[in-house]
Amino acid sequence: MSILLLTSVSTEEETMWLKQLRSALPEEDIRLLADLDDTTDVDIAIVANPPQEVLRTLPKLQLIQSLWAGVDALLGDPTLPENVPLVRLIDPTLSASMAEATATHVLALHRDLPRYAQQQQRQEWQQHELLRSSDRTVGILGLGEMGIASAQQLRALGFNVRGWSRSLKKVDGVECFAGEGGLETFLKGLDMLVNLLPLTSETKGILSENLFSQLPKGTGLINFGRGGHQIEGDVITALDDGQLSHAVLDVFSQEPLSADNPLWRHPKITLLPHVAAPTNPGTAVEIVAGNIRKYRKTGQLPKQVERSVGY
Ligand code: NDP
Ligand code: OXD
Repeated sequence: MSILLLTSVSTEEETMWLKQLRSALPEEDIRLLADLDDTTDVDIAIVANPPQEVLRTLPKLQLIQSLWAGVDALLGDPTLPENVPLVRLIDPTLSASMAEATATHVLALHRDLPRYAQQQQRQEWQQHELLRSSDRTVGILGLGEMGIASAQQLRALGFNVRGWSRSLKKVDGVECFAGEGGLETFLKGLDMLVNLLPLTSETKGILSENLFSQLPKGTGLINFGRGGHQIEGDVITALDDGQLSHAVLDVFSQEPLSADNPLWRHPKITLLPHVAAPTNPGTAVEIVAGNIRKYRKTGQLPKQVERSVGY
């Protein structure tokens, strides 16, 4: 049987993945679509934002392994075969990278860096009160792989940390909340809100005027989840009226962000091109190769995406 590598990344990047996967799994026949003689040979697809329509043409497909952590785009594909197990990337290196990004931008907001950058533009020498990290409370939406690693990093830096998830979690030193019923209390008293949720029908548009109005005035927002979580107009309004003090946005409904999008130029937005935690090819390939080797040997699959809930 063969493995199909199916992506919509650049040819250069795809070639890199192919080379690394072949080197990690020398016993496997790994091919690109263009080199596939017979679609009935394929039982595993390794995918990164794959083009629609192809996966359903593979009659013997037994496993779809994503090279990305978030599977919202994949699940949004109406042509995705229904009963084939889907496994997403769970990589401690990726979680550590996200924790680093979260810490970087929480510290930047904590230390008033956007405000000092604006003062520099005006050549204005003015010091503001310096609070301790233990005077600040950071809330994390989503306490999964990314959320827990980020929460632990923030705890290590001395911040008070809260987390919100669908089911109630227990994380050392982190005040945990769950479900719609726990959201209001979770939001109350936050200084910064970090979004690390997956994009699902339940979480779409969660970063809205309704949610912002439940935060203390002047909360800082960091969105590292997905663009579909934020209602862009509501973010701008909340920044303009001071409900949000600053927003760090790494993800957008349309990526790359169009040149005329007002988010680019908003003085209270730090805009990043989806770089909070890029997949690390070296570690990702090791994990994917490990999953496939185990599957070949034992028939066992790692934790699968629960399609009915969307993550
Ligand atoms: P996980 O599946 O491990 O964690 C998801 C968390 O969100 C869980 O705690 C889950 O709750 C919670 N959750 C899901 N739905 C709801 C809901 N309706 N209400 C409350 N909580 C909810 O995902 P990861 O941590 O691995 O990744 C999260 C997301 O981060 C990805 O889906 C992706 O979109 C984004 N990402 C962004 C990157 C970037 O560079 N910007 C890089 C990598 C990922 P429960 O624990 O109860 O299941
Ligand atoms: C991912 C991402 O989901 O890079 O892995 O956003």
